[in-house]
Formats: sequence, structure tokens, C-alpha cells
Amino acid sequence: MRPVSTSRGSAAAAVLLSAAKAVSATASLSDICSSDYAVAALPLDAVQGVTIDTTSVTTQLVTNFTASSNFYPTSTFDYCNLTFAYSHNGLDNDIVHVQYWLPAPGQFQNRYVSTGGAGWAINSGSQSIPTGVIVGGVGGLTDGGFGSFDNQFSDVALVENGTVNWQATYMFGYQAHHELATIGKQLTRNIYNVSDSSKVYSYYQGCSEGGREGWSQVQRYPDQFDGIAVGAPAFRWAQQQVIHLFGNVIEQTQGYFPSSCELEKIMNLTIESCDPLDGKTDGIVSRSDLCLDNLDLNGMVGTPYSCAAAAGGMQSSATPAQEGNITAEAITLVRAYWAGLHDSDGNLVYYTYQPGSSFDDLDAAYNATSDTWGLSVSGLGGIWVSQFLKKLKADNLPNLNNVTYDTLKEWMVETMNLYGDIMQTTYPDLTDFKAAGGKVIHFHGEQDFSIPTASSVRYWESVRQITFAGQSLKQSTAAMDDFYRLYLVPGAGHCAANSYQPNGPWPQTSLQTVIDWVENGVVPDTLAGTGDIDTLCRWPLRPLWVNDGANFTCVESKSSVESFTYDLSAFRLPVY
Ligand SMILES: *[C@@H]1O[C@H](CO)[C@@H](O)[C@H](O)[C@H]1NC(C)=O
Ligand SMILES: *[C@@H]1O[C@H](CO)[C@@H](O)[C@H](O)[C@H]1NC(C)=O
Ligand SMILES: *[C@@H]1O[C@H](CO)[C@@H](O)[C@H](O)[C@H]1NC(C)=O
Ligand SMILES: *[C@@H]1O[C@H](CO)[C@@H](O)[C@H](O)[C@H]1NC(C)=O
Ligand SMILES: *[C@@H]1O[C@H](CO)[C@@H](O)[C@H](O)[C@H]1NC(C)=O
Ligand SMILES: *[C@@H]1O[C@H](CO)[C@@H](O)[C@H](O)[C@H]1NC(C)=O
Ligand SMILES: *[C@@H]1O[C@H](CO)[C@@H](O)[C@H](O)[C@H]1NC(C)=O
Ligand SMILES: *[C@@H]1O[C@H](CO)[C@@H](O)[C@H](O)[C@H]1NC(C)=O
Ligand SMILES: *[C@@H]1O[C@H](CO)[C@@H](O)[C@H](O)[C@H]1NC(C)=O
Ligand SMILES: [Ca+2]
Repeated sequence: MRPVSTSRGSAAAAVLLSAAKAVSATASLSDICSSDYAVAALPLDAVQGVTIDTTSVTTQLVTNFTASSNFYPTSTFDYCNLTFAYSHNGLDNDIVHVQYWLPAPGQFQNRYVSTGGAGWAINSGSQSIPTGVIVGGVGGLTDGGFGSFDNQFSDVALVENGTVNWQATYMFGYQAHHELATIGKQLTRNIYNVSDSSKVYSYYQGCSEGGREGWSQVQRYPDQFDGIAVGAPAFRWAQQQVIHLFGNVIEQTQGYFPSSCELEKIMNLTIESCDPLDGKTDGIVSRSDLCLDNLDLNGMVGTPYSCAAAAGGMQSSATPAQEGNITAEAITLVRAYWAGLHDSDGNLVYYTYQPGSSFDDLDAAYNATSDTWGLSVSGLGGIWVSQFLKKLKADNLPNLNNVTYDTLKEWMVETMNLYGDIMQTTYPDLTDFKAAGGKVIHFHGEQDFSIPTASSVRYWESVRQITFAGQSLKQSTAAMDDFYRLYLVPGAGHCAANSYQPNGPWPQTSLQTVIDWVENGVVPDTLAGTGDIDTLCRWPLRPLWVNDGANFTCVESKSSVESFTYDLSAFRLPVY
């Protein structure tokens, strides 16, 4: 258990302090950044079945590096970039590269921090890993064995058409992160001469796919991390991947493909209508649960919109100057999108996004020759179906011919059946993690357009019901508060603040928050946010402005909780 009592806590802190002083007196960053020093520190026996290649070690001293991201405060520091490779005994052509950033011995505070990726990437290059050094720890990332630090899982997911790369799939699912952290923690001890009797605290930070990777460890290895700070995890994999195609199937079924400008106008009108319902007209939809009851969707029909022409970017194709009036067809489409995916028996399969968020999964393609909008299959959903269900080396489905709402449900069931144990990262019994003293800070943008906000609420609720089965709502909610706290971020999009709702908050220092909770017993009633709202309410409390927008509060709201709670009646087994 953690040293939270004051006497034991300060004694432990004193030991750490003197250890840090002793270290800083004896070695400099350049001393520990030699390849000989690193080779001697390799934890050769850390993971059973793994052989570290001692000839693969590289070290590079980097000075005055400036790191900037919305997941840590901007910082300038020196570090040592240590990399090496390992392989799994008995496998051919199997090489995994890991990268660890070491802080100067004088900065080291007995911490190790693993970092994850996004989309189909298992790391974020030099974007996420600085967070470790910034908190006085060693940062770590892995290439998952996908060939190089720049390769993604999707680059190697199929060996050939029809042949799944199972080793890579298990590595992506959870194994690579288990190895990264297990090696990283022991390496950290060895590099800084931390004695067996001193603690090296271990943490994880990541968002989206990176959020899923953090949960993959908490659910399987209760002792892996003392704390994790994760956002918008892509963890209910089967539903999450396939739901990206739902918007396209509505468009195809209804035969209407809206222009980007028409959708943006509907979003803008929604934000305008929903913004004040939280008690303050500040451009931020803090209570999306109150939106639909008050929104006059039919009243939007005929409202004019216009947009200037835009050049295409990396992610988007060029769009022409657009002008028109919102159509009844577009409103019908948006209603269906918000109602969620239902099968042909009318049962709910999965929910989508909160009103006010942008309509990314409804993006259509502009054809300049015909001056019309048509189907653009969401690559986020199409890639999973093509590679893992159809087993074709293809980046997307070529079209959605014959794909119905029922097909989407079948694809979700097939994914759970074939890949559930690897990718469906929603195991809800966290008894062992809690007993080990682990802590979780989990947040999710309330206006996320890529991973439904309700998906995080659903998992928190599953953990509450399964881990604390038999306890009352009040008891189990209090028990959750002891180790796992969820915060919805007003107005925020996917793993970032939202340009359509400027000045909304973002929890930039969540890793430091979980460290303070783990090491000093500082319990985060609210999570610190940047922007105009500096506190984020912890679920199930909900934000509300009172006194004519003068005071911000977190309130209980049964109806709000209910609006985030769905009965996925299309599935006969529990979907956690
Ligand atoms: C790093 O920055 C400091 C302060 O700006 C400067 O004095 C030092 O020369 C820089 N070091 C290197 C190696 O650039
Ligand atoms: C760290 O070193 C490895 C191996 O030389 C290199 O591939 C990687 O780009 C380096 N990372 C940074 C951020 O310099
Ligand atoms: C760890 O101990 C070795 C052997 O005493 C010493 O050479 C090295 O400088 C120490 N490392 C640090 C970071 O103090
Ligand atoms: C939507 O609102 C944004 C400002 O947040 C504005 O830039 C954009 O032009 C608006 N879009 C339309 C279609 O009116
Ligand atoms: C939009 O509706 C107005 C009437 O409200 C009409 O005058 C105008 O022509 C329509 N614009 C387009 C592009 O259809
Ligand atoms: C665009 O429209 C033209 C004319 O109708 C058609 O020939 C062409 O196939 C379309 N392109 C795409 C990519 O659908
Ligand atoms: C594998 O499938 C893709 C997508 O259908 C196809 O383009 C490619 O030709 C196939 N490769 C082989 C070797 O059959
Ligand atoms: C779609 O379904 C029809 C009727 O069942 C069938 O004839 C056709 O081959 C199917 N098309 C595709 C692309 O699967
Ligand atoms: C509202 O905030 C003001 C200033 O922060 C404070 O003085 C006042 O007590 C608050 N009122 C309520 C009802 O919380
Ligand atoms: Ca508001």
C-alpha cells in the first residue's frame, strides 16, 4: 500500500530526497549516457522468454530540448535517448525496438512512465515520451516489433491476404506494453542505482488508442502501474471500430450525402442552442445531455449557410465555395446519427456522439466534375473490416455495397468473437488493481467526434457494477472514488480542446495529478483544466453554472446520468 500516512509519508520522502542528492553528487547525464553504462544496466532477465540484444544499444545526449503538447506543460530539458532491441526466443525475424528517455540524475525522482500511441500507432514519436522526463522519471515507448519506431500496427497487420499477423496483433493488443514497462522499470532501477528497498513509482499516460493501451495493462497486470492518466480510450474495440461506418450507412440507406458546409451549419446552430443550457452563454456546451430536449431541429430546415472554398489538407479533400439552405434530408440524417445504430428488429446496437460535436463520421466526398457530394467510406472503420474481417491488405473498404445496419452489428459480433481477448479492452473486474493500490485518472471530451463520450461512462459504470457487485449505488460510487475517477471535459473534442468551442477547458496536467494522488495522497475532487473553466467535475457529478453564470458548480443529476446510460439490447451477452 502507499505511504499516505504523514509520518510514513514524510519518512519515505526524506529517504528519496537523500537518495536523489547522493545520485546527483556522483553522476552526470553524460556519465549515464554512455553506451557502456547503458549496456551494464540492461535488465537481461526482466521478462521471461525475451532476449535483449546487448549489441543494439544506442545512446544520444540531447540538450535544451523543448517539448510542447496538450498533455504536459511546455518544458525545456536535457535527456539521454537510450534505445535497444530485443527478440522473443524461438520466433524468427522478431525484433522489438524500445526507446527510453533518461533525465539527468539530479532531476530523477524515482519514477518510470510508459507512453502510448494513437490511431494504429503504438507510440507517438517524440510527442508523448517527454512527459516522463518532465515529471522527473524515465519515459518509455515501443515500436511493438512493427519494424521501426515510425511503423504502425496496420503496416504489418496482415502477412499476406488471408494471413493475420497474430504475433503483431497480440503485441498491439497488450503484450508490447507489458514488456516495455516491465523492462523499463527494472532498467530505471539499474541506471540510477535505486536499491531494492526503495520504490520506483510507475505510471502510464496516453489518449485514444493510447488510452486503450493503458487500460490493457491495468486490466491484465494489476501491479504494472501505480497510476495511469488516460483520455478517450478506444477500448470497446469491436463497437468502436465498426461504429465509424454507421454515418456512411445512414447516408447510403437514405440516399443523401450532405455537404461539409451544411453539416457545419447544423453543428453551429446546435452549439448556439445548447450553450446556454448549462447556465452560462460562453460558447461552451458543458451539458450536452440537456441539448436534445430543447433543440428545434425541424426549425433549422431552410436556414441558409455559406462557406468559402477551402484547399485540401493532409486529412481532407478540397471543398468548393458552398451556399444553400439546410434541407429536411440533412435533418433526418442527423436525427438518425444521434439516435444511434439500431438493428432491423429495432434493438440498440451502439450509441454515437453528443449533440454539438462535429459530424466527422458523416463526411462525404465532393466530386468536382459532377459538382455533387457522394459516399466517402470512413477509413477509421473501413480499415478494421478490410484487414481483420475480410483479411485483405487494403487501407479501406472500396464501397459499402450491400452493407446494412445489420451488417454493422454482425461485424461487431465477429470482432468480439475473433479478437475479443486481444482487443476488447473492457474487462470490468478491477479488484486486484484496486487492492494493489493503483489509481486511474480517466477523462473524455464531452464533444468528442471520434470516440463516443458515453463509451467511457459505460466502462466506468461496468467497473462499478462488477467490481463492487452487491453494494448500493452510494457505497459503490464511493468505492470507485477511492481509485478510479472519470471526468468529462466540457466542450472538448477528441483528445484535444475544440476550435468550435474556444476557451473550453483541457486537463493538461493529468499525469501530475495522478502522481500527487499516488505518492502524496492528494485526492483530486476535480481535475484541473486550462481555459475558462479551470475545474472539471468527476463523474457522476455534472457541471452547472449558477447565479446568472457567476459561479461554477458540480451537481448530482439523475437525468444526466440516465442520458449517458444505454441498454445495448441488440447483444445477448453483456457488453461492458
Ligand atoms: C542551453 O541553453 C542554455 C540557456 O539558454 C545555454 O546557456 C546553453 O549554452 C545551451 N546549451 C546548449 C548545448 O545549447
Ligand atoms: C532516439 O534514438 C533512436 C536510435 O538512434 C532514433 O531512431 C530516434 O529517432 C531517437 N529519438 C529522438 C527523439 O531523437
Ligand atoms: C551507480 O553506481 C555506480 C557504481 O558505484 C557508479 O559508477 C554510477 O555513477 C552510479 N550511477 C549513478 C546514476 O549515480
Ligand atoms: C461555424 O462557426 C464557426 C465559428 O466557430 C465559423 O468559423 C464557421 O464559418 C461557421 N460555419 C458555418 C457554415 O456557418
Ligand atoms: C434559400 O432560401 C431562400 C428563401 O428563404 C431562397 O431565397 C434562396 O434562393 C434559397 N437558397 C438556395 C441556395 O436554395
Ligand atoms: C465524378 O463525377 C463524374 C461525372 O459524373 C464521374 O464520371 C466520376 O466517376 C465521378 N468520380 C468519382 C470519384 O466518383
Ligand atoms: C490482396 O488484396 C488486395 C485488396 O483486395 C488486392 O489489391 C491485392 O491484389 C491482393 N494481393 C494478392 C497477392 O492477392
Ligand atoms: C448484393 O446483394 C445482391 C442480392 O443479394 C447480390 O446479387 C450482389 O452480388 C451483392 N453485391 C455485392 C457487392 O456483394
Ligand atoms: C460565487 O462566487 C463568488 C466569488 O467567487 C463568491 O464570493 C460567492 O460566495 C459564490 N456564491 C455562491 C452561491 O457560491
Ligand atoms: Ca455554456
